[in-house]
Amino acid sequence: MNSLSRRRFLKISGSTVAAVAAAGAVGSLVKKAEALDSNSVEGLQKIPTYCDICFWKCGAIAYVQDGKLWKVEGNPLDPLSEGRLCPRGTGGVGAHYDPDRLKAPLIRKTVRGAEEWVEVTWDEAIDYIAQKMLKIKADYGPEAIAFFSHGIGGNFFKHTLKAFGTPNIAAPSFAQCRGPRDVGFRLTFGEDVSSPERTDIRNAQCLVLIGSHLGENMHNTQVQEFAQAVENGATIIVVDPRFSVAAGKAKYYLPIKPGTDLALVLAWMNVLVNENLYDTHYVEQYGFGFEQFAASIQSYTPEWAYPQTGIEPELIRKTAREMARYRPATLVHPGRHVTWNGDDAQRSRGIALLNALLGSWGRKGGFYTPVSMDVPPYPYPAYPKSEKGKVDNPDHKYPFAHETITTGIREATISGKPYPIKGWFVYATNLLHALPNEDETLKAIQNLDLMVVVDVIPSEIAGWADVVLPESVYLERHDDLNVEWFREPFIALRQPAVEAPHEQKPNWWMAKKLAEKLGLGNYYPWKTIEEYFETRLNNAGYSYAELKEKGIIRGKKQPIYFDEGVPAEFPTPSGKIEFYSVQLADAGFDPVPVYKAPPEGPPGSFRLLYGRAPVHSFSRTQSNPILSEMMDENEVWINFDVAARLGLKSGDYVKLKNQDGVISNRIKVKATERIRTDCVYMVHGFGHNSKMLKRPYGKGASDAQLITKYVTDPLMGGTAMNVNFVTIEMEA
Ligand SMILES: Nc1nc2c(c(=O)[nH]1)N[C@H]1C(S)=C(S)[C@@H](COP(=O)(O)OP(=O)(O)OC[C@H]3O[C@@H](n4cnc5c(=O)[nH]c(N)nc54)[C@H](O)[C@@H]3O)O[C@H]1N2
Ligand SMILES: Nc1nc2c(c(=O)[nH]1)N[C@H]1C(S)=C(S)[C@@H](COP(=O)(O)OP(=O)(O)OC[C@H]3O[C@@H](n4cnc5c(=O)[nH]c(N)nc54)[C@H](O)[C@@H]3O)O[C@H]1N2
Ligand code: SF4
Ligand SMILES: [Mo]
Repeated sequence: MNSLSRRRFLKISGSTVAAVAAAGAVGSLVKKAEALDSNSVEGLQKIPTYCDICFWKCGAIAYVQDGKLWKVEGNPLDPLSEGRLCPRGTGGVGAHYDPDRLKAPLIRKTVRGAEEWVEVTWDEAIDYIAQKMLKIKADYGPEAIAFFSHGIGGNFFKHTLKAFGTPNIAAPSFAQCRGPRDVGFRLTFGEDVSSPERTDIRNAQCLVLIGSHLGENMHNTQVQEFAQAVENGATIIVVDPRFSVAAGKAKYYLPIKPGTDLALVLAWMNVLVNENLYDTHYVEQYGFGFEQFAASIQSYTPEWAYPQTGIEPELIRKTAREMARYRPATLVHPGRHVTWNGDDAQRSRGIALLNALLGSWGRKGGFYTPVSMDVPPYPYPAYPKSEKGKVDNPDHKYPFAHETITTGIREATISGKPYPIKGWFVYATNLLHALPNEDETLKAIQNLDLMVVVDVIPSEIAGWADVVLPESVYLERHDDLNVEWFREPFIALRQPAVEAPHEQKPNWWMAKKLAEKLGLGNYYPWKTIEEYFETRLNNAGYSYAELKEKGIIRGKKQPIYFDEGVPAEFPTPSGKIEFYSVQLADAGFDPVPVYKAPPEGPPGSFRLLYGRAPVHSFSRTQSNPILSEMMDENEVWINFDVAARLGLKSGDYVKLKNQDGVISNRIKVKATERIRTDCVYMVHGFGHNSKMLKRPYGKGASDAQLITKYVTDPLMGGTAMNVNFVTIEMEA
């Protein structure tokens, strides 16, 4: 990394990255690595792979000496990371050395959830699972097994389960994360924002972040591009009830009342339309239903929005004009984790429409058109067709859900309707932290005849399994090829740098073995995963040897903007950008978003907000010895005046009690002016209560435990979780 770009990156990720360096110096593993001049050490192996501490899949290089893993750095050939990992990626070494890791396959000894196990061989474990699956298939049909996963590691299990005959395959990244956004944008432009997001942050001259807390949300490419935009002098507008890291870079910071963002978005659009500041040419050329849209938003003036949002009318006007000044290089970031209040798909549609008025879709500094290499899938036999169809969304109750709804499967598991679900196969998703309302998840689990969890550590969800399968971590295994859709095309390979320390196995090995035991061996015609790679790459005209050596094969740059010749196609029913949506009207929804104020909490309570810390991923890194050294508990942000009124100061411990009487673990107070008085904030993923997670057990509090209430998005079944309220309980 050259020093200038490094400095830029550090500026944004701020004190946390400094903390990484400091903790690196403390952590003996990293210290050893830093002592090495990697170019001069004999026998030092550099193995390219890609990171899995989150799902961004940054290209990485693992350094290994005498079979021991020393450090992981960015792979300079990788266009996603450009040779720089985020702090979590750097700390990924700790996943390999984590003393809390699962070591051998386990079968439950007593009742579910008691965390009492018998160690078994792989053959016994997989045999047990296959027998139970075949019994469930015989009694209820193959659809009665549901598969939950998150990330690319789930690909081979998905293949086995599809071959088995179930269509019930879901990830929390839809209904608990980005689903409403993708639906809102699809309804408007006909296409998703996808992941990695097609946001051209790097070239934006005005960047609007509505809750997207880049710098804490460490999605690497976006954070680096954000740093570049700041460096280039882009105007940054941040809307957040909390003064986030990103807000520290903003020209305009709008401390909005939580849950009222759609009011602000509508008022911004009102100004753009009424002051004739929008991109008239773009709207005329590509828009459908603009007149009806413009008429529908007439009452949403900045004066109207003020009492809703707490943002002064003048500031709303000023920021709208600033956005117009830089269009089309004004990017209103679509967000990612947008399951907030229940109107999320419509709020996201509002954000899509705002971008449409600014002419940013398809334009430089707005949203580019992603490209990818052409690598066909492996030529497997066709999957059996399910007669029953999916279980999660009966009668298309949520008409715009285009992916499977995790919580819909959970509901069916509880009710047995539209048909019973009797087995859960859970890969790399800690459902007890990821789905709202823990009790419903546990209730569903009670109805199962089989519950399998594949994990690397004894997560909360693993504690409820009948069979736990220990996976090797990403630095010890191959995974599927990453053929990414991005601003330039590339293929990336994950390959092992070191061996798994115990009995752990890679997912592809387990998925293949299971298929064989289920009598589905014909779905795995390849013997080793390397044979699978060879076949796919050869069929596409690329060399596996080259990919192994470099970790990345890049394709030719291609046009990514309308102005460069990308055809302006909008696969909506009208073939245009839908300012007015006939689809929505026909389904009984508002064709243009309509604002409804969010319900208030009980008097004296605070809305519970939550988000990310730069050094942790969800609930999956708290046992990592390097990352937990940097942050081993979360804090609750409480407005300074509120804290003073309650007699609290930073460093005190409290408990949080939600509207349903659920009380959290003790959590440290952070009394700060950086948050509004009507909400509190905590980092997600802490407060582990799995006894086998020795390091993080009982440290910090879990937001998931307090999220007993959720509101389901009527368009697509997403579960809004920013609808819980807490009071602050003093420690006795
Ligand atoms: N309360 C609350 N709920 C949320 C969120 C929130 O902020 N608060 N965020 C939402 C969002 S945005 C998302 S995307 C989802 C994320 O939801 P999840 O993806 O379920 O996130 P985690 O809770 O980290 O669960 C990941 C699990 O995978 C395991 N794991 C890690 N590495 C490996 C591996 O290599 N192999 C295997 N087999 N397992 C592995 C971890 O130990 C952990 O148990 O949660 C959503 N739910
Ligand atoms: N370090 C790290 N980075 C990550 C992850 C991780 O686990 N760790 N997870 C990744 C994933 S899968 C996702 S989805 C993203 C999630 O990250 P983002 O999509 O960026 O953010 P959210 O989780 O939606 O929202 C959190 C922010 O929204 C603010 N907020 C809360 N309520 C409101 C509101 O009503 N209005 C407004 N305007 N703001 C509000 C909070 O104060 C906080 O700053 O992060 C990604 N990046
Ligand atoms: S963003 Fe960070 S944790 Fe995620 S893949 Fe990239 S380096 Fe790894
Ligand atoms: Mo997410």
